[in-house]
Amino acid sequence: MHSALLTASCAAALIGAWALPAGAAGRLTLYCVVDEAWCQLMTTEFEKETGISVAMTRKSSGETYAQVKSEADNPKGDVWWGGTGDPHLQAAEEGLTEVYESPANADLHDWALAQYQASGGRTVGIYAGALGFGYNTELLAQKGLEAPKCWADLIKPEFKGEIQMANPNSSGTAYTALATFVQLMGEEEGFDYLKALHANINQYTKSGSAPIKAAAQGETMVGIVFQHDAVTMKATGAPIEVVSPCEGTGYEIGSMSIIAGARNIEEAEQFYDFALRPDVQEKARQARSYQVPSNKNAEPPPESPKLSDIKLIDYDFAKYGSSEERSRLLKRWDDEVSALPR
Ligand code: S7P
Repeated sequence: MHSALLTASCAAALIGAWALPAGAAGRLTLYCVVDEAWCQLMTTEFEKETGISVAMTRKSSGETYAQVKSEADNPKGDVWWGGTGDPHLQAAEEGLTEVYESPANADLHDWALAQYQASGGRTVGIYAGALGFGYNTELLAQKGLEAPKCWADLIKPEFKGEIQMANPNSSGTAYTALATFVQLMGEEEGFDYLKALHANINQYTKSGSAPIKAAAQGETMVGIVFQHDAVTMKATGAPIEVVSPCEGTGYEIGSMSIIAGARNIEEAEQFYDFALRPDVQEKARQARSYQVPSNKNAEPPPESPKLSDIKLIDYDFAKYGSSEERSRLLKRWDDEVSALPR
């Protein structure tokens, strides 16, 4: 072949390879919503086992929902893995996610399948965990305060400026808190409680686990978080005590969905099946993530707060994950709580 022709055909081949559509086999774009260490571990383990190259980004639940919605006309992500179930249900209702039935469904706990059923097969539970709070024992002792045991303790005047939680618009953890107070106390009393709590809050963070990380560093005394995130801080040696509030509490069903119009659908399904395997779910402990796994054959980490020991409310996932209710409650929180002076 003439060398000029050869050069031209090589260039064409190279351009062709470079311009492969994002749907070419061997790639996956993962929107990850658990703690960074677990996101990294899942990415590495999946790449190692399958050879599929994963582009992973970590964001909070509400932020990921907003991203998936804004990209709906030109989807860039394939799998949305982790984070509280409510925005996954909202996305399912809005047709932002795909129906997929994994063979692993047969091995899942009922609470994980409840997400699948409520969403018409568009999302599934991958773990569960209860809401609560944690406090820094050293700061508490320095201030000479009595240890808080109940939600009611957190609105006492002595905790002014000592409490941190996330913003429920960005954070699934904080939305779970908002929906928990509404279900536990009734809507009006729940909002009265949130207003009283607001007076004691020093900062609303973007990420749900940030408040307990700040408490571990001595930057705030109390963090309202999932109990397993407080256990993680305790496991690192931080002076953190984990509290399961005396009145009872809500919980999350952390979920997973395939994004509608995913460009790498085969890889997405492969990841989905992988993430439901018991051996894969058990790896969470290596990343100090202590949620209760959704596969019945996965051994929960010994550090996991036991759901059977916690006074759990009958959390209405379908109602509080519905588009109308979630949007309404968030707007009410913006208008009536976060707008108040502190
Ligand atoms: O850290 C793990 C965890 O608590 O994070 C998820 C949470 O939704 C993500 O953080 P945001 O609150 O910032 O959205 C939980 O699902 C998970 O258990």
